[in-house]
Amino acid sequence: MLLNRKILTLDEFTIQQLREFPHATGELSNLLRDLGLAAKRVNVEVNKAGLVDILGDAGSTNVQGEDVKKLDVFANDQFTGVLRHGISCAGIASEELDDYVAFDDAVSRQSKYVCLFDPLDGSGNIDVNVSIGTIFGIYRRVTGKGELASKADFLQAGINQVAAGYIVYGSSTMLVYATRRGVNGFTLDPSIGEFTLSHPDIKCPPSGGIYSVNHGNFFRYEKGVQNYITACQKKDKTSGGPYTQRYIGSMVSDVHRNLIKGGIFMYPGTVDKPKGKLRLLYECNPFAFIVEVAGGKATNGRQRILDIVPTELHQRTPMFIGSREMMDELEQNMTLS
Ligand code: AHM
Ligand code: MG
Repeated sequence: MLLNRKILTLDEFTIQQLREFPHATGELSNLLRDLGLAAKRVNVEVNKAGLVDILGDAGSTNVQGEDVKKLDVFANDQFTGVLRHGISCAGIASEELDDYVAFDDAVSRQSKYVCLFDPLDGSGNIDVNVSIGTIFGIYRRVTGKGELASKADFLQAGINQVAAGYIVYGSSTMLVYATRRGVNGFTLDPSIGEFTLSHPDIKCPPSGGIYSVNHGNFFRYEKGVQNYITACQKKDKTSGGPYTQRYIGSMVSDVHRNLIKGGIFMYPGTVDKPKGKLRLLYECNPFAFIVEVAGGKATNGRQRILDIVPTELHQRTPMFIGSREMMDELEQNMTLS
């Protein structure tokens, strides 16, 4: 059998990269490996989603008499489980849980990192076979080794992230993660069950032709956002004609596409919900980190997302993210209005 010697798995790549960090202990590569493992388990269940009763409430039973869990609860359990049993994570916070969880065992108390995640984002798309994803951000904790993780470990500004990433369960399953050194994408090869490097050193094109926003809310957006959307539609031939509107309703897929092709994603505040829908800590911050490392920008319309100092685990923020030049034009529209 011929072996493709060029294949680099997620684990091989991460160990190679992080070995070059001075003082690296290997804890971060272990953490990323743990997340990759949970992603593979979630992927198996996502692929079966049409076959099982994913809408069953936690606590109900299937025909085999086994517990049926909603897919987002299953995903939350998988990510929490691998991190709890791994050696690198002192605690987690998740969209699925009201409060953070500090892992109270001897190994976890010695761990350097905390992880915040949205285990299954795009929940409205689960039961209709449209791409969904997982989002995660990793921080060095501020509490000391040996101590139990505390809320202060989780309420850090996004700029403090050591690494961040996402998994798209799409036409193929991809894991993309960023450290300050760069953004790299790995596609799951189902034949060997490994994430393999497929998109090395991802850069966000400085401009693009795609804008992604929920148009149904147009009249509820502030004037500057409306003006920018209208400008996207009125682009003339010199700028390549009107931009294309693409909106899946799964931020992971929408931002992933725009990161690769060039574009802008917006989830603005509305008249009724001035802070929008998306959550700062485990939806916006990881993407802001990834897109900035790739050369793009992310703001709440007025302030860089990564500079916002959070006060609550589940706080929301308006979100604008994407190619640098498109973000600049959006900002001009917002300051002029
Ligand atoms: P969720 O965490 O409940 O899945 O909501 C987040 C998702 C994002 O992935 C997506 O961008 C957004 O909700 C879509 O919301 P809307 O349907 O209001 O446009
Ligand atoms: Mg979500």
